[in-house]
Amino acid sequence: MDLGAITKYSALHAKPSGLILQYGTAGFRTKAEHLDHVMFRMGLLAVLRSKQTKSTIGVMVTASHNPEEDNGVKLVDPLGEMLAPSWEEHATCLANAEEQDMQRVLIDISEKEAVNLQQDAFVVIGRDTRPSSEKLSQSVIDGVTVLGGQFHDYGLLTTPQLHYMVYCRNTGGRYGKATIEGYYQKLSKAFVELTKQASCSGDEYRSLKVDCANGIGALKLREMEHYFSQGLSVQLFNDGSKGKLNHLCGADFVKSHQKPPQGMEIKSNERCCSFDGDADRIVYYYHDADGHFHLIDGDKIATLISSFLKELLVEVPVYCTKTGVKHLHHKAQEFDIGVYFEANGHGTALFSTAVEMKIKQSAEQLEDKKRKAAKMLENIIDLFNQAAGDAISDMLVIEAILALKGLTVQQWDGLYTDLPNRQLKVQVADRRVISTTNAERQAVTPPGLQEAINDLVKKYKLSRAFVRPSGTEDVVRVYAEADSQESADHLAHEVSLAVFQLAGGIGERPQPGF
Ligand code: 16G
Ligand code: MG
Repeated sequence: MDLGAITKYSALHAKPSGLILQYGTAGFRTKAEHLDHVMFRMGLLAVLRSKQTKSTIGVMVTASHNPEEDNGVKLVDPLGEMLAPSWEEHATCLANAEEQDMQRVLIDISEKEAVNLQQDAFVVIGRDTRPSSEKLSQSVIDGVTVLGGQFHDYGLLTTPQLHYMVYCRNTGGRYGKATIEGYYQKLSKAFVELTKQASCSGDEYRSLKVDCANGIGALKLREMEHYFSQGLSVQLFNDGSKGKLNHLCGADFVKSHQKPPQGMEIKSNERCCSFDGDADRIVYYYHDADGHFHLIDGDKIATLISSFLKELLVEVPVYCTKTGVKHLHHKAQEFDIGVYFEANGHGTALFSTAVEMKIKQSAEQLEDKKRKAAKMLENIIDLFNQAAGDAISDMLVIEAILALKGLTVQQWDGLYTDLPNRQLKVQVADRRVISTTNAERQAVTPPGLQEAINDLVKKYKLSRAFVRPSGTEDVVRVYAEADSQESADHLAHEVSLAVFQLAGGIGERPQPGF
């Protein structure tokens, strides 16, 4: 380690003294102007992680669905996964070290993790379309170079595309080619082959309106669309040509406001979807004949995909995990086939190598009908971005399944009916006073909170309610559901009051009404 050079360059990316940030659920996220030092240091950390794992590591500059003024950074581990938890702690320590302590923290991490500093390092970098992203990714590159790492800057990419690149590079090209062209070709080929098998080829199944949140998804989908246009035509809205990123549009807006994005005209029963700002989430929706809006969220996407796979396979059990796709991803890896989605539209399916091999072999040997199913599965496996939840890949999977099963968007929506629900947030002095267990469905602390929630829940029919500290904002999230919207709203409000009272609420007391 050339400590002299590190000190010199670090001074060019100086940390504002006293600023404390946390590597949260999906990396660091805050106002872009506070992130320069974090980017530089994450460049350093990526080099150490790459040396330790002897693999390519990814660094993505994005703040996903958050406002355009924000930015963020996260590291991608060798198999396209989120950074290992012990390294999240290192990331937090390194980002928060005052200038004079930075070197010591860097050396501490290297020693603790037994990093061989002589080992080569390779880092790949991607960024979203935020005005601040280009300069911030340059700061990452400064960090990588000062520690002697090699790098490839992919420039503008969706988050899942960067995960894909990392996965490809660390599996010797077996998963796919680590180029944007490789990504487009792999997914599109599988999609086109799958949809060829669909018997219903009416236009209804072949066109889709896509709200791109004024983000990177628009650029990439536009580049990609001619690769799959024989199977699907997409009409892009909020493509970044005028509107602001994630403002009144995008998957997070649609999911949390339960209404269509601005800038998209929807005729009744037209199939529409929204990506978020870095295109790793997708939700679907439509207007019925009476003009009512229907949201089809991640839960229904998971149902569609798993029921389709189930027809081709066996029983599908359901498990819950803590919030954050990294937790779902790890759970899914315990199975031969794992389908996971958060309600916010973030998810994918994973197939173990053993299952993938078996399917590929059997596709050759089986009799006609079964061979067709095996071929279908083979294409489905190729179509999923198994390294990460990916709006583009998920969209193509969904479109293929709808076409294959001849399902309309309403029929899909009708697979089950959601109970009315409400999500709220409460401001507290320190959200860490709330700790949870049982996949964040029960509060352990502060004392009395879970009992209070239990008592409130008893007052309503078909009801449940959960609270948990957010992993990305300084708030507590409250979720409630019940047999009617009115009851769900009341319950959510009452639980918010309990949180406010028992967990140190600050500011105005939660008010009823939304
Ligand atoms: C991040 C997570 C997402 C999770 C959300 C919860 C990634 C890539 N994204 O956006 O999975 O649902 O945080 O945020 O990990 P919250 O804790 O603030 O509700
Ligand atoms: Mg996102």
